[in-house]
This record gives sequence, C-alpha cells and structure tokens, in this order.
Amino acid sequence: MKALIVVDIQNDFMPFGALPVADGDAVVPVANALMPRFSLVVATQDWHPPTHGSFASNHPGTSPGDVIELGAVEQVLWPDHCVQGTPGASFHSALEVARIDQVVRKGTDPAIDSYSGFFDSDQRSATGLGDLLTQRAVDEIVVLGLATDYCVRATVTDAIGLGFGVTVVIDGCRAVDLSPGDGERAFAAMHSEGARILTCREI
Ligand code: VGL
Ligand code: ZN
Repeated sequence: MKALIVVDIQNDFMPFGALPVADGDAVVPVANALMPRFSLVVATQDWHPPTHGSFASNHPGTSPGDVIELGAVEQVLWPDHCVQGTPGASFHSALEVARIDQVVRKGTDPAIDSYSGFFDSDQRSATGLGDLLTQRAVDEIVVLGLATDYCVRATVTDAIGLGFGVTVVIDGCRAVDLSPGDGERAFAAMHSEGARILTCREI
C-alpha cells in the first residue's frame, strides 16, 4: 500500500510568507495532480505556539539564521512562522484540501523543533504518523512539499529509518537554500540514504 505525504504546503513558506521559500507555490499544482492517484493522502502542518524555541524572537540578542542549542540539538533560528491558528499556518488556498485524509501537526512543543513529520528533532516524541501508516498497511511513501532542505529531508530520513520505501518528487519540492546548494545537497543525501528521486511525470 502506497501513501502520499504532502509536507508543509503552508502560507508562511510561500514567497509572500514569513519564512519564504523561493518558488514555493510551484509545488501546489504538483500536489493537486498527485493526490487523486493515492488512496491515502497525509498532509503535515508546521504548527508552532508563539513561544516556540525555533523563533529568534524568543531568544533576545539573536537573529534569524543564527544557530543555538535547543533541546540538546543544534537549531537554526527562524522568523516567527506557522503560528497555530494564524493565516500563515494555513494550507495554501489553492491546495485541494478535500483530498487530504489526515493532517499531522508538528512543532507544537516549544522546547524542541520538529522538521520531520515523524519525530521531534531529538527523536524522542513521535507525531503518530508512523503508527498511522503502519495501521493502514503502508509500506511505500511518496513525498513532496516544503522545504527540501528541512522538513522534506527530515521526513524522508525518518521514513527510511522506519523501514518505509521512499520516493521523493523532485519537481514537487522547493528549498530554503540558506546556503546556495542546500536543496541540491539534500536531494543527494536523500538519494544516498536510499530514497528514489523521481519527477511527477515518472510517478
Ligand atoms: C520548515 C524551517 C522551519 C520546513 C519548518 O517546513 O521545511 N523549515 N520550520
Ligand atoms: Zn517551523
């Protein structure tokens, strides 16, 4: 059984959002084209409290892009984004949300971030996505969304670690690229971990 995992297609990751991903809205039509072809579609949603520890605004004297230690792991600090219940946390208005069977929210604990749809960054707490997929007899997932170099990458790495077969839709992802090339390096890393990297047309 295959499932489609749609990662963080939220307003704050769009070019007009608080944590803009260049060309982020280009992933919306790719998600809309693929969703009808899967009997299980799960969407992840970055869902932070305003006090979240990944926000530079919650660490006086820091700026977005700085790196601190949060929950004993290295943490890049970000502008405030995807605050629970705000328009920035909503899915892009053109995403066909009626095709989503289940939404998994992550990053809700102020003390630790969660780029992955499966586990918090310290690997201690699970979101429930792994159990959901196992319950539904899923053994293969197809992943797309935002951002290639953070939440897509972490979700894929954890899925491979849990034993799922993973395909990443290359044209269905876009990167933050804090350093130029981060997105390309993330695709290379996911490939070397065992993910297949395909275009939407090849799915
Ligand atoms: C993400 C940075 C911070 C992502 C989420 O969805 O890739 N990136 N929070
Ligand atoms: Zn976040």
